[in-house]
Amino acid sequence: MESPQVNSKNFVWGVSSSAPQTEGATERDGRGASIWDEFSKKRGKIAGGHTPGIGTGFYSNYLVDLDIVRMLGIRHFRFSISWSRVLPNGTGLPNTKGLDFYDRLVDACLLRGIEPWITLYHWDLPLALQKKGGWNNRDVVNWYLDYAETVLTVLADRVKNWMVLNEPVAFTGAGHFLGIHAPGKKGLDTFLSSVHHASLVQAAGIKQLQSIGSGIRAGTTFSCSPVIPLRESEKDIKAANAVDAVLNRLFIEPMTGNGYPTDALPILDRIEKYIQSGDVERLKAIPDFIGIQQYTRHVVRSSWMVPYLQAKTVSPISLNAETTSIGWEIHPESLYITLKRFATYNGISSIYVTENGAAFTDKLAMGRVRDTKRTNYLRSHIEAVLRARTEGVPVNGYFAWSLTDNFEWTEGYNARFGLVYIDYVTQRRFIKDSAYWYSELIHDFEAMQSKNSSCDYAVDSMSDHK
Ligand code: GCO
Repeated sequence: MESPQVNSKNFVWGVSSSAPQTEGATERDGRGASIWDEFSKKRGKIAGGHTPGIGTGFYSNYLVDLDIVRMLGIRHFRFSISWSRVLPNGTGLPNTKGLDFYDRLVDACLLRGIEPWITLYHWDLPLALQKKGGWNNRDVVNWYLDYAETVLTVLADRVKNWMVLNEPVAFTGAGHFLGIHAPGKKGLDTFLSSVHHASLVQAAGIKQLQSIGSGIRAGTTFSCSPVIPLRESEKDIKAANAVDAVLNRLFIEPMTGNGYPTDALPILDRIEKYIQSGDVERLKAIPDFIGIQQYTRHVVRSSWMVPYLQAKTVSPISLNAETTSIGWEIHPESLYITLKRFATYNGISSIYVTENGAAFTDKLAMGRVRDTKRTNYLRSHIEAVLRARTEGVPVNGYFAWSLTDNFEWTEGYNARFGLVYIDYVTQRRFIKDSAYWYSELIHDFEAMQSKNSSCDYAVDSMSDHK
């Protein structure tokens, strides 16, 4: 029996990046400080003492990078806006030089036939707002809406695809519970209040975008990772369900009208103290699309020593699993599982994989990076995406993370996720073998689209990709 065919129509191929990880120029042209500028200066927080200040020089080299995107035949580029470059104090008077940069960036994309996709918040809250409580202050909803309106006023005429938040569970969890990301806050109540306020922003931001009309598509993104129990024991299953509630359900379920996942994690009931009358409705929104951002999966076992979750992740290396250079298990089937699952949430009509990729120890030799492991990672995960699509999941695009190597948060510049290698001494760019492979795949897929034909989801069936 012939395997189901991928309908190639309207499927988009892109590449993603973010302002705090690439722009650098943190003190140029009126930009205000962000919480990551401050956090990265604290000893021991970031590998090598690296800071976003260096970046990849995107602020100065954006035309070079866009020329690479065009040369590779990638027609969709996801990037984020630095809130503190646009509003140095977080609110109040815009910084015209900051707005001018994004105005030029969008025009440069369009001039090259590249569709810009913008994330409005990719973790880099203005430091001035953190000093007023940041995500723990419910005023953040209005601060965000005013900021978004400032950006939309300038760019909404040319940019149609918008994402409100980048991975809210990451910046609330790592930044407000574990304290390992900016702003370095810890504790359950700090976490829960940031979760609720981010959930309010998520929905309000989608509604704000949808109120503009004129072809604007309102989306937001979710970090996802399937969570499985180490053993089929009641305790391990309970532990896996608790971790799954945080990692996969915590933000999409209030948005889709299911409320917070207290069934799997009763301690979440404590979020009630931050809920005001009418919030349940305020949390609901029906996005035009969602972004799924997935890299790996987690195997967990019960652990009474871990507060609240009573769960502990099991090292993939101890499971003899194949991993990336930063120890993340390589498990493409998990992306297929996530896509099938998220497609079942009510109100989800269109999904894009807005981030997927891997860090490997890339070696530059004679101007070339032979990153075969990354090509194999991309191939297997793209096949998982196309397999889900053949089975009716409305997944309509794939964005590789990331365009260039960049500031990988606590890993600093040591973890290289890019399709393009950055020599951080010279800031020269070197296109990796995986980028050429991705470029050829896009070319062949678009050739099918032009003939309105379809193909098996096994990527190599599209042509002689090796
Ligand atoms: C995230 C962020 C990206 C990361 C990437 C690799 O998903 O954590 O969106 O900024 O750099 O995912 O960890």
